[in-house]
Amino acid sequence: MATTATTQSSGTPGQRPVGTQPPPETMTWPDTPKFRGFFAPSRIEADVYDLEIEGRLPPELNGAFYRAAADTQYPPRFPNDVYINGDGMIHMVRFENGHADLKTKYVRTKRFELERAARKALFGAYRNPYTDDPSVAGIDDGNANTSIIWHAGKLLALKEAALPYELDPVTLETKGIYDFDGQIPGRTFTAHPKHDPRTGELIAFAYNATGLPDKQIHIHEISASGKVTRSQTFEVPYSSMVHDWLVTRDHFVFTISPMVADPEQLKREEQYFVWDPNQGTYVAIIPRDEGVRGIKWFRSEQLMETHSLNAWTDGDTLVADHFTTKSGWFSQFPKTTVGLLPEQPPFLHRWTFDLRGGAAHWDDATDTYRSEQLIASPGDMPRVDPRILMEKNRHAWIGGMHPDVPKVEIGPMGPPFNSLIHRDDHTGESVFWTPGEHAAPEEPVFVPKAGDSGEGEGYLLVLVGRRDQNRHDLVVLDALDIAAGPVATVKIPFRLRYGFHGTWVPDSELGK
Ligand code: V55
Ligand code: FE
Repeated sequence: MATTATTQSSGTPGQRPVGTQPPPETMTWPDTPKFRGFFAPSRIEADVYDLEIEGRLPPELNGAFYRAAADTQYPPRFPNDVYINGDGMIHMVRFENGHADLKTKYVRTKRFELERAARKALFGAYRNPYTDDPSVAGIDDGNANTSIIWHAGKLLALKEAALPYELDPVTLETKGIYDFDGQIPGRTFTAHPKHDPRTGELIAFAYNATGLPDKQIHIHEISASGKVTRSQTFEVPYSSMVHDWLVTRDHFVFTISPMVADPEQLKREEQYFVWDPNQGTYVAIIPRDEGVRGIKWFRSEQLMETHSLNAWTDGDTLVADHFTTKSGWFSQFPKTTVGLLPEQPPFLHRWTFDLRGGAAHWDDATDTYRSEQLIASPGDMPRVDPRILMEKNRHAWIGGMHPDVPKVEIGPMGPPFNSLIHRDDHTGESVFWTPGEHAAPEEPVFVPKAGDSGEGEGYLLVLVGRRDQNRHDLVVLDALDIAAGPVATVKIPFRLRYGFHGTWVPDSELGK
């Protein structure tokens, strides 16, 4: 049996906090909604050539769709393990002249390899080193499960709690942790960096880069060829989860919400983030040219950003479109400082800031923003045409909830989507596509029809979980006419574990 902590209060890494149970030695998933039925780990590493296709794939769609998921390898050490603690699994569908081939593969993180060798979980609760088995003390716990990007000829699997892992874009073999050749200080890197379509730069941030809760946020600007051209740091009022952000041509925008992390609390209990409704919500706006010296702080009503859609600067006005919830992300971190609270779903809001306001320090911030709700029903996982990011966009695609069609059973990350939404900002209208009963679309990925096609002229690639069939489809839609239904449906013969963010890499980039 595993060790029993004897001096828990000292909080030595490798020792379990007070009150926790010894880890299971079973190969049985916890009996919780996140580990049952459609959300049970899938763990299938497969190559399936020439998937069945309904309809015809557009012949110009040549390249690879990649998507990251959290597919827990071993029963967790804590039965209430959060979904985002699962091991990174990459789903790839390679498109070639109307054919589609599937490859699924785990990222061989240090953690994955050690646990496979031990045939059990060694790392404990999400980001909490005090809950790990002593045998892995000090070893990087990155699980590369949140997003996958292509930059400077490298395929990188991302997790905000760790550095990226580089993968081979054809075989999905793991090359190792990628620290940008030592140019990035710290142990973390966001899962939501932004590509600047004008310059080809990758604009990124990192929080809790010491590996434990701290109050610094780093901003890294990385050139199209992979050189870090500037890294800067600013302070925030408290340590908290910073999952996504917004970038315009001229500004960085951070929403700082009280899903807080406390280094002392980690020694006492496993949950890394705790919602503290008694703390304020702040917005930091940083000019890209001047840098963090020009930071301006605004106040917000209490809420949390789930994902950003897009933002742009127009003179003294900054417009930020993003999904916010009036609660924290309780489906991930249920315990709050005031007991259990109900989770509120995210809605799309447009915030308009007057940049003549704001304060140099958060303590002096009194100015706020004008807020407008853009879609009546909940949603999340938005995408714009990546060629228009950081400027005013017309089109957006979103996972959403059509109010008039049957609800799909709750997902592992909060409310599931029963529809995909195309929102046109010129008309303000939202068009829905619904994949059928018991089916839930995941994040849409946009692929332009041609490099010089207009904004929105392209395809959407959307994984759809078919809960009644225990498998997935990868649906191809015409982005400007989603209501017409699929152009083609690529049928995956098994269930993938419900995942997060993906990308498209054209053959020209893959060197084909
Ligand atoms: C999220 C996901 C994460 C994470 C923190 O979608 C937040 C929210 C999949 O990993 O580590
Ligand atoms: Fe995300």
